Amino acid sequence: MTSIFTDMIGSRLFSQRVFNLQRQGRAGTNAPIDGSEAVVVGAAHALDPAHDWVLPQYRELVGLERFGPEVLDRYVLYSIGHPDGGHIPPPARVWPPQISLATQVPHAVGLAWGMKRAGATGCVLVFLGDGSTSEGDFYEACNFAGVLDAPVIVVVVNNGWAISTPTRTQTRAKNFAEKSHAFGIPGVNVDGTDAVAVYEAVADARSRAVAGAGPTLIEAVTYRLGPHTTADDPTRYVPTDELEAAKERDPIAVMRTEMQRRGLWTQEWEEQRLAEADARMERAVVAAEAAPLSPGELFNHVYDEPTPRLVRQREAFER
Ligand SMILES: Cc1ncc(C[n+]2csc(CCOP(=O)(O)OP(=O)(O)O)c2C)c(N)n1
Ligand SMILES: [Mg+2]
Repeated sequence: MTSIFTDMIGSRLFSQRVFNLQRQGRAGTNAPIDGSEAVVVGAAHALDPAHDWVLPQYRELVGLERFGPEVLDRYVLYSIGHPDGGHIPPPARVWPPQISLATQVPHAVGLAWGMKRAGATGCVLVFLGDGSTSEGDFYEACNFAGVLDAPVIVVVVNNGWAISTPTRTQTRAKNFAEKSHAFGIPGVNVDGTDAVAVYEAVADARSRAVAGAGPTLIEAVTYRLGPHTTADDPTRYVPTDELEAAKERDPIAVMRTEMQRRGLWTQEWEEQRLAEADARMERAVVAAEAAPLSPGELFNHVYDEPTPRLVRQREAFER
């Protein structure tokens, strides 16, 4: 519990620091995690970083510290616009942020199916938003996952909004978990403000996946507590009363209350953890801003082996 809480408060701090870098003109557009900490960190802690893979959307990378320091370091690099930021090196089993909605879901299912065929240990977890479930890729990939018994956990982060589109106009379905019926796979609805509940749902799904019982669709219900991105003004469309009610279920406050109840929390302990997260983030920012940049690096990381045309283009560009 303490390590989940530590990563949750760290993720919010990292996210706020990247947001501030954008305001200072030192980083590009980014999407804050506020409200999704319990989903991301709870899920990450139910996985095995030595064998499992995570495919994020674009909001989750600050919460995946458990998968290795490369994840945050590369996310900061990505946020400041360095081409190497789009590549997370081993051993971290995390894919880079994905802006093109739901395209990470077929990637996740393909990876999981490949792992199954190769007899590899572990599973794949993919995050997508409520809005992203309206993409064809989501349906195609979940259908394949069911047919192929792929060891994949599909986590729909229902934060109430897809930019300014509220969930109630996103679908006529009662909820997103029930879409699992169409794929013939288990669907689970979990309170996404409760990190322990998310942890348990993902741990169950993982047990099934690694036992060969196939995929699970998990809907984690939470509320977006910040703007969609640095480019958004939610005061123009988020009802104030709805937001205020959601703040009562701020996942960090929920977890803090539970830890207090169990005698696991003091103010001093939390302040110490925050100071460590702050220092850790400072190191990531200093390293990212000092990372040498040659324009030719724009051509890296597109293909494992660059095509002859890319090689020619890079040479011409560098000349
Ligand atoms: C294929 C595609 N269509 C549209 C967009 C523009 N767009 C970016 S974020 C977003 C909303 C996504 O909402 P959701 O999936 O709920 O994720 P959230 O931002 O709430 O985490 C949209 C429509 C995009 N990035 N990609
Ligand atoms: Mg959303």
